[in-house]
Amino acid sequence: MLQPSPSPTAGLRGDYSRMQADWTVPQDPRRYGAEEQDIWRTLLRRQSGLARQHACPQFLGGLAQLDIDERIPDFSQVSDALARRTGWRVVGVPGLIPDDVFYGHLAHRRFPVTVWIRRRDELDYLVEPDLFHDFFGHVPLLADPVFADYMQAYGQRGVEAGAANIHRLARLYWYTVEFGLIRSEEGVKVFGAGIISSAKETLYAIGSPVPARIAFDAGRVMRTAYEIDKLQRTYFVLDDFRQLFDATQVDFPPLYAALARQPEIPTGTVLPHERLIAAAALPQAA
Ligand code: HBI
Ligand code: FE
Repeated sequence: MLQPSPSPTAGLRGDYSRMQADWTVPQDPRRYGAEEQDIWRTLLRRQSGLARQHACPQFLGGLAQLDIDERIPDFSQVSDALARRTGWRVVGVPGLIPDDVFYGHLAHRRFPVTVWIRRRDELDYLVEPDLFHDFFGHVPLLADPVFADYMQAYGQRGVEAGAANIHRLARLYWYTVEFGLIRSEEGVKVFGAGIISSAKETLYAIGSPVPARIAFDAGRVMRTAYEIDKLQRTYFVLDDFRQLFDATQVDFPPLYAALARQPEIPTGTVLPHERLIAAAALPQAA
């Protein structure tokens, strides 16, 4: 079997050698070869179709406003469009970066996006975030003013939190920015990037009877463990993004102290008083 030709940017993957002090690297959109462009196009067509059905209106609005098309986006061009709306810019990174650096970027309205894209044999799943997950999953919502304010406030709380409490904020990020659901006039919709960038997780999060869907409560989320390499067993459902922003406006040190006195909650648990939110009745797959 022919080995896929190593793409011109394959060397970028995990290449931290050219990064700046803030862990950013330049993104040169001309360096992507035909293979990467085809992988982007394939993922975009598949996920845009599912997003039209299952993503929240704010995500779809951002996707349309940012004019994302079938070529791998130019981060500086998209940043100019995004900055005019909510002050956010996209910066290139070689992959995962340290928590404190990541929070520092968010606190200054810079969203780190990985500059390399997955290989064809990783189309359905890869462990670490790539350009498609970061860009398609996370960037469109940054065009929504309330979500944009939340992400900056979240970054500021991250910069302020000490090592002892950062796992609380990581859970808040995980169960909202990565795997969050939200009410809409057409029922429960997806907004989390980890769902929206995955075909399998989109259909599961919206329609499967397996996972628990629970009304969002920040304290409950910050007590709930998560697993990173499986389909989620618990999703939290927002009423709206204002609810999420308000969760960043509380006094965190006493909240952290109160949470430390309460038991942790394993993923998949439903507490006695919690009401489950019904899955959407998906049209049965043809
Ligand atoms: N780095 N590039 C990148 N992208 C992320 O999403 C990311 C990160 N570093 C840390 C991190 N996410 C998580 O710890 C968040 O909870 C902050
Ligand atoms: Fe992500």
